[in-house]
Amino acid sequence: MLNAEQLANLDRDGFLVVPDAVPPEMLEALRERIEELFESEGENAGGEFKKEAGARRLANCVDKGEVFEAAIQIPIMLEAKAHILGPEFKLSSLNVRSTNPMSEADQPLHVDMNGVRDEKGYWVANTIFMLDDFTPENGATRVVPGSHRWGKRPQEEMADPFAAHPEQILVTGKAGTLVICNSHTWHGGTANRTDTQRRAMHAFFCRADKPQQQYQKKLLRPETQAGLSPALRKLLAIDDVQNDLLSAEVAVTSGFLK
Ligand SMILES: O=C(O)CCC(=O)C(=O)O
Repeated sequence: MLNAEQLANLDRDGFLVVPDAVPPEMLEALRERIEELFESEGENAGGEFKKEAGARRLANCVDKGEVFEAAIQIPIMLEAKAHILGPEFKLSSLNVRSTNPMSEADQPLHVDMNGVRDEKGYWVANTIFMLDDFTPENGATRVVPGSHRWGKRPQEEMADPFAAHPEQILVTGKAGTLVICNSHTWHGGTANRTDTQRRAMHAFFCRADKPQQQYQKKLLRPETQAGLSPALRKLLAIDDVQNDLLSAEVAVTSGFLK
């Protein structure tokens, strides 16, 4: 369980860093499976969603191994999602992003799904799994604390969202750390100036009344769907008719609309 201070920090800053939140055996299994997938998918990796210069990407991970099903059910992560989004929420997508060694550019500061809070409140919430240590040199995520409360997007306020923001900080930590984010908080990946990959997995959730970024019912193979527990069917909105209407028509988006 998250304590009152952690929840207050999440409310104030728009993100919460939880060290040692991923069990070591899950961390190892994620790394191993992810490298297998990069190898087997080759040039197609990330193709269900998007490719990005300077980074390796995978998408639709729930369909690609049981370890991913376990990862999206980490209890404190789900507790934090309910805190941000309210009780009715679902997985929007599960992606991997691995910043390449010596990648040159920062991502622009952005909010996920280009979203600002609406009359019902916040509706997007990501979780960054640190699969490697995040350091100031290797592409740690930059975040502007408190910006989720501004109700604005960086591109509306900044002349250049690629530039450093005066209030931004770098989120660093050890592999196995979770960064639980309110995704209306302005954030972005940074350049990796080392000679090794910086791997992260993004477990991205949204409120039940919003479309999924990746329509899970369409993407998951029938055999994967047949093996899902009732809890996972609910989390992935497999039997949710409203989600069918909301998500089926959503085009795969490019740019930083995650
Ligand atoms: O991987 C990261 O550090 C953040 C990535 C991100 O925000 C994105 O790809 O939209």
